Amino acid sequence: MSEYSGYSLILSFTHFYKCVYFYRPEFKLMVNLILFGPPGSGKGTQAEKLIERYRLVHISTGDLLRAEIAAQSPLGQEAKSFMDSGRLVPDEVVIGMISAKLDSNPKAGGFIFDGFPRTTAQAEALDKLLNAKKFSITRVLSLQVSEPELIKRLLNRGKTSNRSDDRDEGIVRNRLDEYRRKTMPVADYYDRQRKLSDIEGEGRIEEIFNRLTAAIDGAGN
Ligand code: B4P
Repeated sequence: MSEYSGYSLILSFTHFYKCVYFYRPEFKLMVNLILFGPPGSGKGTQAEKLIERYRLVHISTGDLLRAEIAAQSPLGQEAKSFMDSGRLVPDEVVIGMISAKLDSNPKAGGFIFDGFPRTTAQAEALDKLLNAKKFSITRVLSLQVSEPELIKRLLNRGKTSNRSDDRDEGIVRNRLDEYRRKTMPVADYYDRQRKLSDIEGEGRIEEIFNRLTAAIDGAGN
């Protein structure tokens, strides 16, 4: 046997082993992604492009909460004071919203969770909800952006958007504190499941999108 065909044989065996090892027949074949990162890291910006590429249902807890506030629903009224001061909305409120959104999309080929989970309790709840439906998370894409750049982006958006949480530097800093204290541990949760990919989140939007798609497309190989 030539050196080349010996090498190919080893590669095919490794591929076969991975397929057998990772194939769980009880789990449906879906792509379920989490876009993870601090406020202003570009989760919403990149989610818009990813849903188009992969035809996934977009679930942004930030957008859902802002819609509840606009509708002046009881849930929105509860969420508003937390969001206006840069704090996270209580877990049970957000988890209930996600559960309803999963139930209302029974035919989805997969989901992009944008801005969720933001606490370890939310991550555990998401695993339970998905397990009950025989789904699982495929990959967690963690956007890495420096703090000065985050502050710059958010205050910049605050000049044109009507988002009250983007206008005041004190509130932006509260959001970053909440992220460090409550959300960063979520990355370890998924790292332990070997699902975390760190993605450089600074640069042109298209460049970052290419980094994300490379991580998603390479996830099963
Ligand atoms: P979100 O709506 O999730 O908003 P975000 O984290 O501030 O923004 P994102 O990362 O999506 O930034 P974007 O792409 O828009 O949360 C808002 C609030 O809702 C939270 O503070 C919390 O109170 C509440 N909440 C939401 N989910 C929750 C949960 N699960 N549990 C509890 N509470 C929850 O980008 C920001 C700006 O940067 C934009 O202006 C964009 O144009 C710009 N930008 C993007 N990419 C760029 C790039 N590459 N270069 C330069 N600028 C870029």
